[in-house]
Amino acid sequence: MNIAIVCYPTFGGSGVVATELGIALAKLNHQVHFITYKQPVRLNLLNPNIHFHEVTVPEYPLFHYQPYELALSSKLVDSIKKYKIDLLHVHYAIPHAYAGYMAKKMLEEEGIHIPMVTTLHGTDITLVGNHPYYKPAVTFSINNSDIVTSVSESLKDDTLRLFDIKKNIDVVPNFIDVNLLKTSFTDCQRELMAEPEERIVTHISNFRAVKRITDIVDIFYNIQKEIPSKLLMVGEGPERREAEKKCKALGIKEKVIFFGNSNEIDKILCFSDLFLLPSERESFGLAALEAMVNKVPVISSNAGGIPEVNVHGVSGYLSDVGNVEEMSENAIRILRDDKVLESFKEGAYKQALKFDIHNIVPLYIDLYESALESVS
Ligand code: GMT
Repeated sequence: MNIAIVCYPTFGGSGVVATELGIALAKLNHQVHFITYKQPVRLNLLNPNIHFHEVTVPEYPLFHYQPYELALSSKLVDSIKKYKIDLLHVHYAIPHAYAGYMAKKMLEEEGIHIPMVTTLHGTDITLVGNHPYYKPAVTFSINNSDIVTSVSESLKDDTLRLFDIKKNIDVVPNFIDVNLLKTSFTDCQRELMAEPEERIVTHISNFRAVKRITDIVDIFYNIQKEIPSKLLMVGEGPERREAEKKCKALGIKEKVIFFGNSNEIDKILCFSDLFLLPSERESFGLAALEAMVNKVPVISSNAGGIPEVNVHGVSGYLSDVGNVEEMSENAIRILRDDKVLESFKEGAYKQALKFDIHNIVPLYIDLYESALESVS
């Protein structure tokens, strides 16, 4: 197949999933064209089946807001014609499904019928898309996609509850490539980060309010009172400064390392003992899954789709959003004893195997085939 993928090229989970999916499809000999405003961060262009087409928005002084959707839909029309693309897969409804629909309609005028698969990722539904300013356009774009997928049952339920949806929604969970990890690392170089007797606690995100970053600092504050430990904070975002200030105020600044964005997530997770994800909302929690496949148990909230990924008492523990005390107690329970930690590490890894890429990519391919049939 000749597939166009539209996504956000940044460090967010939706862009990571879209990129890894594209890479997997290219390995299966499909031609994959990424169409976005920047080369996706995890995209390596060394595979001859992977192509990248940049969307640029010309600046014009009349525009108070630059019309990205317009530039994207025009680029889609041009690329679909030029590279004879069979199918369009857009990740994140806003504005990708909307721009994709416009491209589809423009192509129909020329007798070209291209199916569009839309994957809903989370905040496009639960946070941003639900805003009255966007809701009619998001509802329209979902209802006019040929196939709609969501990354968890929870996100599917949210979509059906929040929008007037006439389309069937297929749940296709996020995934990780287990084999890639097995071959990547032999030496974690843990000693660079912590003393041998210290435990390493990690959080990775875009540091937005929805991640409850200050809860992470509070949980770690409680952990380090009982157990020698370090906190690794990976990512960039609006809540980072507040978290840094809080660490200073609590006197734990020396024990917390803020990394900023990193392309070495697997290396960091390789030497981590525990992952914290106390989010207010989370459609899936890809970062938690990435931790689990690296044998890192997860202390999380029970928000959204997280319970579909993190299993209470097996791969970690779940608590109500904001229950910092319970999250701290559970973290200490896992970290205090080597044997307990080891059993949670194994539990996390086994649970992660269910989301191996080889189980999930065929689900997308089946949906692509039915989408193609629907327009033929
Ligand atoms: O985590 C974020 O806020 C980024 C966001 C995104 O769109 O990139 O993540 C969403 O999509 C990820 C990939 O499907 C999911 O794993 C995240 O749970 C989801 N985030 C939220 O629902 C808050």
